[in-house]
Amino acid sequence: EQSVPNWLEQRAFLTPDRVAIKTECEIVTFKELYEKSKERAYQLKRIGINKDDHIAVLMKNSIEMVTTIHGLMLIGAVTVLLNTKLSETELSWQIKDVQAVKMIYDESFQERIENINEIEKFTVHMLRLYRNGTAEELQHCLMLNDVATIMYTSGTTGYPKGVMQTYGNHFSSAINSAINLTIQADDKWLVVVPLFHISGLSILMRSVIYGMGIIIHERFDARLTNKAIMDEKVTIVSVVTTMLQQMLEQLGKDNYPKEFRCMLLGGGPAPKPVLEKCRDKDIPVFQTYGMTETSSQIATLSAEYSLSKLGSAGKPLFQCEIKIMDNDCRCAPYEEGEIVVKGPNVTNGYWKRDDATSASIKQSWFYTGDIGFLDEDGFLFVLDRRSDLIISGGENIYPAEIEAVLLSHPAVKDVGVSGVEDEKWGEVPCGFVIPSESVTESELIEYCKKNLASYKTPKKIFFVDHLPRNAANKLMRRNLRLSLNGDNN
Ligand code: S0N
Ligand code: AMP
Ligand code: MG
Ligand code: MG
Ligand code: MG
Repeated sequence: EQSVPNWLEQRAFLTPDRVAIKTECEIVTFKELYEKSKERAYQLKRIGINKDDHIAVLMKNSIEMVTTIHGLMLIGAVTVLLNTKLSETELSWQIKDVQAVKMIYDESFQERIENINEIEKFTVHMLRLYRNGTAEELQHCLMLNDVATIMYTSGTTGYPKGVMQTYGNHFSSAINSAINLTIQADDKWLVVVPLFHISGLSILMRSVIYGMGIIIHERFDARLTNKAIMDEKVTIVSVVTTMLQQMLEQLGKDNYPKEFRCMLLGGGPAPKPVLEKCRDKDIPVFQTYGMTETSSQIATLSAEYSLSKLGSAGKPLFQCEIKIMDNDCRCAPYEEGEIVVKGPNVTNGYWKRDDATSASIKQSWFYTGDIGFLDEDGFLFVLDRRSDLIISGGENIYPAEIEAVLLSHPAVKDVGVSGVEDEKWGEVPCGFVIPSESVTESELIEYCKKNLASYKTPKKIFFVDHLPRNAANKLMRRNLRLSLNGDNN
């Protein structure tokens, strides 16, 4: 098995004085980042964390979050990144499923996790009470086949699955991104996406692997994002569509400086009008296709093709392959089918979910469930997403998760959930409910809010007398949406 020097340790040795991270209130060099991460690693050791332990992290973007992730890597523990928008029920489920033994969290989430007691919980403040350690306790090597991180992604059954990402996956992802986008000496990547998603974490990995400075914002704010691009010599930023739309609106007639070279746009569909607006303003949008399972980008449209192939998610990264399959046949150019991918950045599978793993990975090809086609030059066009998946503002939502919650309400006899187009978020979930007793829309929405992440809460509930089901009694979710056309009550 291949082992390499710990990335942060090597980076601190190679370019100690380069700026690694800038936040609203702090600047740290790679050497300082290494020192802080070592200190964190000793604290994590002192509270009893060992190599291979699964450790849940519930934190906002910050240097503390970064040192916690690097600290866990320095002791060989597996970092389980939790989405900070999840409800207590959802967090508790993931913590149990992943068999995490401890959790590191931000004080601000105290109330949310109050009743999660099956795990030992520590704030950064509590960790600081623990001190001292020696370098012998650290893992100075990384095994490329070891699992580095686990991120949960919603599943069709209603239960999320933990995607295992190895050090090798992260390393290949960073290298392949660099071969495509190139690395420039003055590159500075702005992080406004969450570090608990691969969109954000992958920037952290690129930073230590390339020796590239990054700027981290605690949360996305269109004005502050534009300001950072204008004033802080940012060259690259990763965004989802709703962020780009808000940035364009805030930008007005202004434009970005010419040093700004890449607006990496991913995580969901990129509507043509937004792309056209960026083209007209000469904003360098690189559309990308990727997912948690591919440890970020697997295809990206290079700037040189941004005009001639507008709307495409580009060609595969250097070590990656993409094919389109219809049943067991490979599709010809322009024929629609399932997008199937392969590459060293692709996950080996889902945590403890062998059935789901073998359903999606066949002969080292990963079946994404997304629909698309390749044109005659091999450019990928993504048409539609996995079966019933709703993508709202870059967050994935499976209708089954919401249906299960609504069905548990005593006044709900039957329910179907479907995505409905939305100007701000792309799509939002709406519920179609057959009530068994009198209940109001707002009562049901309140009930969902308590049990689900707020972005999963249906924006509307429609009361109906029947749900479209096929002969096998399977809910036809797409037909729910159709029933809305023309009649919005
Ligand atoms: C867009 C964001 C920032 C919005 O969140 P924000 O501003 O924090 O909202 P809040 O203030 O908390 O809430 C305000 C109200 O808005 C509702 N709300 C919040 N988010 C959503 C949402 N997504 N959909 C619908 N509603 C939402 C709240 O509920 C609240 O309402 P009320 O008051 O009624 O409760 C935030 O959503 C965000 O950060 N989105 C992006 C997340 C992301 O990064 N997704 C990508 C995941 N996929 C991947 O990582 C793979 C692709 C990838 O790697 C990639 C992606 C992009 C670019 C590059 C790459 C790459 O390959 O490198
Ligand atoms: P996630 O599982 O959160 O990483 O989200 C990945 C999913 O986002 C993919 O499986 C696609 O359904 C969708 N997606 C990512 N990139 C694109 C794109 N360029 N166009 C359309 N959908 C995309
Ligand atoms: Mg997912
Ligand atoms: Mg998503
Ligand atoms: Mg997601």
